[in-house]
Amino acid sequence: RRRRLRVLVDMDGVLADFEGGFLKKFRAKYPEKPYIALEDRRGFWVSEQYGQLESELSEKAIGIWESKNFFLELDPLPGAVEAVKQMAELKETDVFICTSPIKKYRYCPYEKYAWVEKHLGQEFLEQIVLTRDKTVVSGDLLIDDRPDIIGAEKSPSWEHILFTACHNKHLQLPPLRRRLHSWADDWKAILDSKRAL
Ligand code: DGP
Repeated sequence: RRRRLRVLVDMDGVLADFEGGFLKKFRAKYPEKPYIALEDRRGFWVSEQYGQLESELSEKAIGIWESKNFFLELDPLPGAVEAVKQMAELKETDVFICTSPIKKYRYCPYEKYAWVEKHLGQEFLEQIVLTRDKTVVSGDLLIDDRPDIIGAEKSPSWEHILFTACHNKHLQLPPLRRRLHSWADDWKAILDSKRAL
């Protein structure tokens, strides 16, 4: 093989528990309002589903993740920190954390760096890629919970592995698309399937 394996790992919904963190803060701030339990989540966009519940809830939802400390205080998903540290230690493997910050940039980009430093260590700050368009980033694999990843590059170099999340677990994928069901699933086998090429 000519080069090292390059794995792009998404942050929200893959390393950091965006959905759980959102629901906890939404319920704390709006205890009288209806909410969507995680098992009832459908669709990537939280604000859209909340807007369908009650139109004013769309803005209220957005206000939660635009607030200070929202991204910093997200808990890591089970096994995520251990898996990414192990992955980065593998021979011939480069791991990058590839994440799209929200456009309200007051807190989010800073807090994403702080989260990585806190949970993965200072050395991982070298591995962060902040982009709103993941198709222009090259890699062998992109592990991401968003089902539709599109952008300026019509044929991205990576294979998208859909990381299972509450909002995507019911989706039926086209035959050739693969999932990583959680960090307890066999991510090493997925990496090895690309090395073999
Ligand atoms: P990524 O996981 O890297 O594709 O980043 C997507 C970001 O968007 C992540 O921080 C979660 C956030 N997000 C989730 N639902 C919504 C929504 O309804 N509206 C907006 N603006 N952002 C959302």
